[in-house]
Amino acid sequence: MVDPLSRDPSGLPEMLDHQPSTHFAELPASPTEDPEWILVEEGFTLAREHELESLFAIGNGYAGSRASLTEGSPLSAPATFVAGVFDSKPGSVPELAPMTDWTRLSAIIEGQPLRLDRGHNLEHRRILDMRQGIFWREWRHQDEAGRITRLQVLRLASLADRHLLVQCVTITPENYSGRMSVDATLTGPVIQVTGNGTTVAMAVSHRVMNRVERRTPSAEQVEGRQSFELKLGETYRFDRMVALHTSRDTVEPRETARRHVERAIEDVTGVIGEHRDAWLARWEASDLRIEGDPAAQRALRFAIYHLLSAANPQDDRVSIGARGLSGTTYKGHVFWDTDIFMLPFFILTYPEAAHALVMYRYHTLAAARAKAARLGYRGALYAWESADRGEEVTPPSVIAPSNEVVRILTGEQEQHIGADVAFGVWNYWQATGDDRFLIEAGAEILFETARFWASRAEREEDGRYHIRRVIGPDEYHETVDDNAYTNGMAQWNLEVAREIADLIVERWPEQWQGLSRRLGIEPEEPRRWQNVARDFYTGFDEQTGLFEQFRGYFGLEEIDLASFVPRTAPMDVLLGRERIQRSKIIKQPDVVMLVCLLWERMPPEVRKANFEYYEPRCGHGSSLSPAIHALVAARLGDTALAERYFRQAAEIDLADNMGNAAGGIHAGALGGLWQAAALGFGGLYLCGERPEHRANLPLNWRSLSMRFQWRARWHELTVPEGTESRNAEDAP
Ligand code: IFM
Repeated sequence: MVDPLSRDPSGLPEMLDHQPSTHFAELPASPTEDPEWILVEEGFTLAREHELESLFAIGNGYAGSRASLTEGSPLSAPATFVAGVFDSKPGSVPELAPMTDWTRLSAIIEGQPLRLDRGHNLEHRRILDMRQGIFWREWRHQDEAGRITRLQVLRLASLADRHLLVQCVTITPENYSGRMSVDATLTGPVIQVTGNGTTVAMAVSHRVMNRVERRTPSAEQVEGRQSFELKLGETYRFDRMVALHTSRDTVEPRETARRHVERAIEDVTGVIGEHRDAWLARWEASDLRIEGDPAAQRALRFAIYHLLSAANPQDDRVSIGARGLSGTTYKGHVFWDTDIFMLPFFILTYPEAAHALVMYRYHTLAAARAKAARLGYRGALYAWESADRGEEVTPPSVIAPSNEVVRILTGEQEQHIGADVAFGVWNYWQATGDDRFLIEAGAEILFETARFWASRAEREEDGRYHIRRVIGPDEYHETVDDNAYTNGMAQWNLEVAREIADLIVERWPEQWQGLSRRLGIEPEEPRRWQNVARDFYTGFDEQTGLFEQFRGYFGLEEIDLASFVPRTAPMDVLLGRERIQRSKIIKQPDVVMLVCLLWERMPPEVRKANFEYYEPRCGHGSSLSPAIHALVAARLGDTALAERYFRQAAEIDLADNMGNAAGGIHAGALGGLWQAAALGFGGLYLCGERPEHRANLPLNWRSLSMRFQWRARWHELTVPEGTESRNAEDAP
């Protein structure tokens, strides 16, 4: 890890102003050329393969595939995942099940495999085309015998038909004629049954064409290998289409997949065209445009691309894991990252996807109730790490780099997740005005989470309600009492539950009858929630305007973070677990997170005092940290500091500045980056009855513009005003 504030501010990979040279004329589409819409990786560095596989991953919320090389390399780790399909092995927590690698294709020219680590690479380039949702690759290779072969790849996960995956590969012998065999055998079964009983069927169809014949040329097939006589300068194209269906979506996955792919392979160009149109339409709604800072523009599009790639409005039984469908870190588990960091983007630009995400929380409410009951409380406590069913799937321990077994306490103690889920639900309802969701699902979540807090908090001798033995967002300090974030959010949860109960009683009395009867809510219970909220201990000091992060925090050891610059490892590694627990160094915003979420409830001087106190003590050991600092600093008007944090957040994946992008993109951090731009620099506020904005643009940003949906109408935000023809008015 590199110290955020010691970095050269130009740490983002350079924008390539050259354009992809080849025109991919033999493929049914061509890459976007505008550098603000593409990510280009030139050359080949074996050690970066895993990181690039994450960054260039494709996905459509149903399935996701890492951007591995078709022919493989010593460090390739191809993986395709299907949302909600987990494997559970005895004795371990469920993890996303890797599917058979459908992308594999290797060419053997006159007996010599075409490989990046052999011969001479004349050109090698990978392009993530964020606008069209396509991964491109072009490669010119010269083997030891001087034969030059050009290979081009197009790969996508269809956004128009989420069950389809497509790969087209062209091979052109530039200076020779000869014999080529293509090995495209799948490296696994096409029917898989996962440990938790889900059947996944992958139906695969191929088509081979050359330019002259435009149909399958004559080929010999031996043990899965096809052999061709290549003619000088002639291009051969290999199309592969995969239809994926599971027993989660159909009773006949195998048959459904077979029929689906047979139909689709007939019109590869049409499938690609529809996919492209679907992405263009999505960008119409979800793009955030910046003038004056092309690197920031591209970083934001990278964030939006991966958020969109992870979402599926058609399936509300799945959510988005911390690394989306792009890698194995955190095993596909869902954290507060979704409700707090990603959800605002979806609520405002893709409410259908947001609806599916909040409904996932509704469908997993039974498991949350069971977790609360198991711990001896009423109501519902969501899993800190959640998979397909919503049960707690946090691993009980990990092996630390020192080889010691470390117990993981977050599954029991990071209870703020309950209020985070409630916050996401309430935000969704506030912004969309989706009353039906509120009555049929959202209110139940708000009431059950409030009930949990009312039974979890204990009134102590000072007459205040306290919550002991928790972990706040700052995971460096475990088993603490009265964590300000947890208490503050619990208090919010209780108050809002009461308000929503009153609202339903007044506006929909019949529904209230049914709901309160079903949940056993006694008439006085909502008032009790309010009373507990009123008497909550918050750790707020009137004198200083500071919240104490938890009881005893102010008495901990001061450690000057600046003295560790330049930093090469996270602070808990540098100081060790015990010392960091005794210190004031925090992993990620905790009180600042509270300020960020409950902004409208905090007086301006309280926001500022807490940010100024806690910001220098934050070690940014979580990818979620820098974007929130950017957002809050921007709102406080410190745009220079905000910009530095924004850049640090943008570099988490794009420059792999935490060294762990190999395990997948950081979906929460990407959602945070979008929030830093839209809610921080753009200054969009959505708490009142009407959207408002108070922009704080960085100096070099000439303008920021975006569309967003508020209460079922599209609006357009443009700052500074007057930089676009339509301005802050309702868009049609
Ligand atoms: O949810 C986060 C947490 O806040 C910090 N550790 C990683 C988790 C997943 O991103």
